[in-house]
Amino acid sequence: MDEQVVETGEQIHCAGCGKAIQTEDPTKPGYTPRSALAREVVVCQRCFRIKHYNEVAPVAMDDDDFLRILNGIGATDSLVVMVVDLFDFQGSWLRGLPRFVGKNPILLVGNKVDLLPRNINLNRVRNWMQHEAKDRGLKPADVVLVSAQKGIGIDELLSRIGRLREKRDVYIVGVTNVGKSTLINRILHDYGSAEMEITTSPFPGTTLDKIEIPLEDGRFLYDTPGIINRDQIGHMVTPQDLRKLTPSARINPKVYQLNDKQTLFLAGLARVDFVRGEHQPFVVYVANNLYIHRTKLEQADDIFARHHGELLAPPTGEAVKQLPPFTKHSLKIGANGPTDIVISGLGWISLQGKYPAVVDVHVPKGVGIAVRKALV
Ligand SMILES: Nc1nc2c(ncn2[C@@H]2O[C@H](COP(=O)(O)OP(=O)(O)OP(=O)(O)O)[C@@H](O)[C@H]2O)c(=O)[nH]1
Ligand SMILES: [Mg+2]
Repeated sequence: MDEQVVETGEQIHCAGCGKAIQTEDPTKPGYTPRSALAREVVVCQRCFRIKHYNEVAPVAMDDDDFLRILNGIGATDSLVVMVVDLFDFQGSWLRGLPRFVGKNPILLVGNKVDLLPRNINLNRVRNWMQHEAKDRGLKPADVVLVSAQKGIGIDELLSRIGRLREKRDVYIVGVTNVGKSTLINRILHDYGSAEMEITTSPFPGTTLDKIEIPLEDGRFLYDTPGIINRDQIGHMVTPQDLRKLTPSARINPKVYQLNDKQTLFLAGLARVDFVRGEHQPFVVYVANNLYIHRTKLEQADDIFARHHGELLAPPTGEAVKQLPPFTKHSLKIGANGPTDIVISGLGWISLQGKYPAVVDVHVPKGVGIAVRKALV
């Protein structure tokens, strides 16, 4: 990676994204005009534009860059705070973390709790997260639910961090877009100097390098760039469409009483066929404004062929061509009580699990599908 060292000899890093500042190539990350170097807080042009013009500026983070940062953590004496997105727990799980953290304790944080439906039992969610973590080989010292955006659970988070870190550094890690930088800004805003603001955006790949924030005891809090989990549907659509499928407020579940041989289209991104089973409710948890289309299974092929990208949108227009072809996941749901069918990045559908059912889920190839005990 070509990083331009500016004339003082000391490398300056962008306060927004962590990238090494360079003044040579405006098309590369970290660029800032020479005149801006005199400012007390230096930010790159990309961060400036994201912040002031809401611009989309994706930069392909190399997985190697990311792994280099993670790898370094094992050799430090620190507390690792791993953040997941509660709206997409499966998709936002940072795989392979146990290999990197060494002996350091891990605090698991479920962010975006503000999106979960009102009737959800948060204690159950916490227990469920502990359990899921264990299944994935991670033993967090504790689990905390927060909303970085709305400022929920931050006091509790800070008291846990305080207790667990015992004068160690703190690393905030996680998949891209889970809200790591928003969380740090919230902490800085509520408890520290409000001067510093890390760049955040609705699009993945915002933070580009480690960002160091001094703590009172001479230790540091580090923001890190998120790695991309490629099975999240958000990486297969345009930034405009990503906005439409990302919930912006608490999810209001929508109930569809279905007979077998009926189909639900979740916009143009998923097709859910109720192939076999008793008449029953399908409760859909997706972004509130996402268009859901109900039809007969026998008509589903035709409707998809004629309306994909128009009525069934997003994806919109040309973006249809960019989407990987759909593949079918045939799911057998047992009579084992409430069950969720999860479509990574899009949401989930709850069945009561009173009777067995066969459900075919069609999604763009590569999108993660999972069946879990119902969250709500
Ligand atoms: N609803 C909701 N959205 C949130 C919350 N926290 C963050 N977000 C949104 O999630 C998106 C990503 O936030 P960032 O803080 O940039 O995420 P990040 O994990 O730092 O992402 P990278 O830097 O790409 O790794 C932004 O649109 C945030 O506004 C939250 O508590 N609730
Ligand atoms: Mg970030």
